[in-house]
Amino acid sequence: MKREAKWWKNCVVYQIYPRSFRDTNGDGIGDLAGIIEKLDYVKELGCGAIWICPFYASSDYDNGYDITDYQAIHPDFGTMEEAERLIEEAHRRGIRILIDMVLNHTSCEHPWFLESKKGRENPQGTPNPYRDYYIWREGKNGGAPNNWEAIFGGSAWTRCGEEGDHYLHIFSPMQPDLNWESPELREELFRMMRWWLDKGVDGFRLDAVCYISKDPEFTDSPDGNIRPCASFGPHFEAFARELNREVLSKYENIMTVAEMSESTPERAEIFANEDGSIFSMIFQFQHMDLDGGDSFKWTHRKIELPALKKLMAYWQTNLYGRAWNSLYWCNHDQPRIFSRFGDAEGPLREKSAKMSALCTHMMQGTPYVFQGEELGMTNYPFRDISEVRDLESLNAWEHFVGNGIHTEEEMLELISLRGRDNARTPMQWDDSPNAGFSDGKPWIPVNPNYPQINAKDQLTRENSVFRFYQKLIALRKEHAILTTGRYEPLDLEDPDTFAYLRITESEKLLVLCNYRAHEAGVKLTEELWSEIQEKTVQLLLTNEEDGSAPVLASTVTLRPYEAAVLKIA
Ligand code: TEU
Ligand code: CA
Repeated sequence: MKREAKWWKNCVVYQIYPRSFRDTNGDGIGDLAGIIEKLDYVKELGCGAIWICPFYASSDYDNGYDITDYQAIHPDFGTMEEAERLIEEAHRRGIRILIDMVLNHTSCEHPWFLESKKGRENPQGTPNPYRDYYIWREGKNGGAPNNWEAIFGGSAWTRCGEEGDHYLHIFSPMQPDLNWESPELREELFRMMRWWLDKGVDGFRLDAVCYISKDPEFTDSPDGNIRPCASFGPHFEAFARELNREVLSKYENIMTVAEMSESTPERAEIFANEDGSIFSMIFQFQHMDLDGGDSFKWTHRKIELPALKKLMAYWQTNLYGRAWNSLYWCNHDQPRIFSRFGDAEGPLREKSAKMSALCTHMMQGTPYVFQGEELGMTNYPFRDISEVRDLESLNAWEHFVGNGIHTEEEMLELISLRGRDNARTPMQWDDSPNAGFSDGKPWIPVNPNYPQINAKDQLTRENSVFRFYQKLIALRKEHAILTTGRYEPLDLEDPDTFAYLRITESEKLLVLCNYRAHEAGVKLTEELWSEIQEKTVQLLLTNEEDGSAPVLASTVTLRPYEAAVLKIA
């Protein structure tokens, strides 16, 4: 399958969390054969690529993000032959494959780490060649080398033995950080990535890659927060350029999306530059953090629409012509978007899901659809900690409940709002037991709303959320302006609506969204209103059941959760 230059620019990517997608052998865990089985479904939706979360051999403390062998398939997921067949079957359908590369850390059970932790020297007194693959430091004053806190809780350092050095782990102690300062380590990783590209994969999602270069002094963090100290270190740009030179540039038109919390448009301009010298695009997190409170993850506040609109406009305008955006609200680390914004429990559930999809998909960048998002899947109502699987949530439970900061009820509520398992409950295929995900007992509970929300039902209905996503994805292919048009925000201060223009020399698209269950107005500029009166306006898509367009006026009144895109030419 030939890869066109920058093929991702008018492509929508479908993200698969393999454990929860489709189980074909009844062990309760999704597998590669399940992905193959559902490729036609992805094709029908219209997505041109899939990103598959890690399926490598793993110790599974963090569901595959703790790799023990980058060049083997976890037996729960299948075999290497099945991985090869998956690549082939996807390509046969015109679907590209992006695999998830965890380059910042391995599992503590990876053979490299097992060797590394043996000490600085071999028993013969020669240097241990694997010592340098990880980051070891002496403790200070009987404690850790510095005050950095791991993202999944506790100190970011763990001591090996009573006398030993401490190793660094940005995430959990089971995920020791690799030492990118070692040229041997870098070459091992690059060789492994080329091996996968030789198998025919079309690119990578680079997990937590902004952390591969750290502050070389390991200075204390002002508040213990590790993210600013351990990300975008002084050698990051050099490492990223080397990765491009040694791996990506050796193959034609490979796509890479680099996951980078702590990103800014200035950083995007370096790392996702249009010249292709580093990565194709990045995942930034700023919009994801708008509803986190002061302690980021485990607090919750409402997203204020003006703040969101300004933030999106900031990214859309600053990257225009310079770097490429990714567009997403959902992934395996995030609660479900329609529970965050929409009418998840109310009568306008489907309409609100379509609204927020339209709002995102009409922007510039590559949209990502996370499995189940196209059905309007919602958060899981956790009632008991025994239903929770994610180590991040379990650690937080231990910390907040264990230390009496939150009651059990409060913490379950927070996990239901913010926890990563919300995204990881099984894909809802139909209304049969276990939502058609598995004939066995699923590794994580199925959302009880599957009889109402499932793919089988939505495929039979013309006005379903699935059908709406299908139309959004098709629009991107039909209208070049969605790829090339400049972004201009409208009515930024309005607290209820989200509106913007996409603009080229010859046409404009007007995107109008109401984020509320009541009517709300979008104030157009005088210039735009007179242009509308002079030109032809065509409705491209609406989420109104009767297909009617909003009534245009200098202030457009939108119906509850209404969303529409209009072409002005
Ligand atoms: O996530 C990286 C990351 O920055 C996380 O801290 C993210 O912000 C967090 O999951 C939100 O709760 C990646 C993967 O996407 C995640 O699934 C892994 O657990 C993590 O790396 C470690 O590999
Ligand atoms: Ca299985």
